[in-house]
Amino acid sequence: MSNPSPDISESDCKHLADTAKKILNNNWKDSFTVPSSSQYPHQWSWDSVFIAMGYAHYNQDRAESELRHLFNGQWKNGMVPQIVFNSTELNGDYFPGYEFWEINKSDNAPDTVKTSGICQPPIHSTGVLHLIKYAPNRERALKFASDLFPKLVSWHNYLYSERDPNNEGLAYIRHPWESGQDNSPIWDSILDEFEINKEELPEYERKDDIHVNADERPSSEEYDKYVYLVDFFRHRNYHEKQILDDNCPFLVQDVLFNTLLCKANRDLAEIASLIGKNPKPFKESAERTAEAMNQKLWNEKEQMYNDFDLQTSKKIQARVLAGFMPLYAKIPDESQKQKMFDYLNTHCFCQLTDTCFPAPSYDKSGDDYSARTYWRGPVWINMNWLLSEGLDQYGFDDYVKQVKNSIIQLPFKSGFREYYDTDTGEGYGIENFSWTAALLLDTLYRENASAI
Ligand code: 2M8
Repeated sequence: MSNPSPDISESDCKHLADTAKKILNNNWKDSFTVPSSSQYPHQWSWDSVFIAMGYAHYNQDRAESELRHLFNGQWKNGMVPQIVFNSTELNGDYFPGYEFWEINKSDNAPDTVKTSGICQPPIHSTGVLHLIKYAPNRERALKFASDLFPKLVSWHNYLYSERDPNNEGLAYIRHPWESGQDNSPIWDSILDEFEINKEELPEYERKDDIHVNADERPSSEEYDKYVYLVDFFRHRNYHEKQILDDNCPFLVQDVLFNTLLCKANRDLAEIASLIGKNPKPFKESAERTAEAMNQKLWNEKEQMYNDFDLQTSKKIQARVLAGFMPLYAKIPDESQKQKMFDYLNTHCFCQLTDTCFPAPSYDKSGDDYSARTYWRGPVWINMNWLLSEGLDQYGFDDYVKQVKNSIIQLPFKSGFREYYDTDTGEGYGIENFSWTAALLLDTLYRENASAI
């Protein structure tokens, strides 16, 4: 296969891969990997899946252990939690820590494993299929998939039964953290709208700005709302019906979340076929979600998909990269895919002929675009990975090459950072970030294994 980043020599590729492996080694904590030893000292749900995708190629033990450890924290109702806390680091530099969540108020919380009380995007079945496809020992990967299968089914069932009250085929999220894109401009209209009484807010101290510049992180107003929502859930003992009945101010059918759910169902169907189970229910769920996304979340005028705010019953018009992600689950038809690409391939998101690194997380022409603020503009390697996989299925080869090139060039130029500046390639956020390392490894192994 050809080198996706011809500007980088084979020996540099090898060195880059070795560094990525060292980072994952340093972030490995006996049975799982932290996103970053300083900033994020616990196990995060979707991070761990991206990380397992990297390990799949060269350390099957770790890939399996990563997912097994995460699913040990699965709730009794099937929810896979956003965080499984690292019991040796309970007092580390992270807020909100385990105690703050008070998850033992819920009958559904796990008995012994310490977790948070929300979830993250459902990319887990996709991670397991990735392991079957790429791990050296396929038989063993299939056995692992069989063991995990009931847990994956119960996770998908949770999303359709607890998070889809009107049976639309679309799951809602109830906290920006559940989207994985914490301070995305998508949430601005909702967070601006709901008032909180500061005096009723529990006392808390942020820790996320200890290791990273405060101006790259969410604002203190945003943090107040994040904390308000956690408090709202724990006051209702994480009882989903109660949370809905009491008008939780944040209830969103999110494009990226539902794209990943749709893709996860397609992948669970494939896993089911491989291990002798019935794939039909998962295929049906995937189609239902895809159809609902096309009906409810497609915005013809904007040439992309939009989130839907269940409280105002309106689409949220934010020109974010996530609006193109349905490509990843093959949801758009031929005409939609072309319209999306015509918008993606402009100066707004880094045109093929531009000298920038694709793809910024938010339209660069937006007034509130910010080159270095977290989910409000910078390039993220996991989003690039999803985008390139999506565009690849539709044959946009040149753009795919460019996006993959970014996955390699950015760490080569600026180290394994959390996010990067689309124009300069400068790295921001935390250093030695695990999913950047893991997805670079996945890209190199799949494109140019002989070099590493
Ligand atoms: C960021 O989110 C956490 C909360 O979940 C935080 O800022 O404290 C996001 O980038 C999220 O997508 C990611 O999973 C997490 C750990 O890398 O950090």
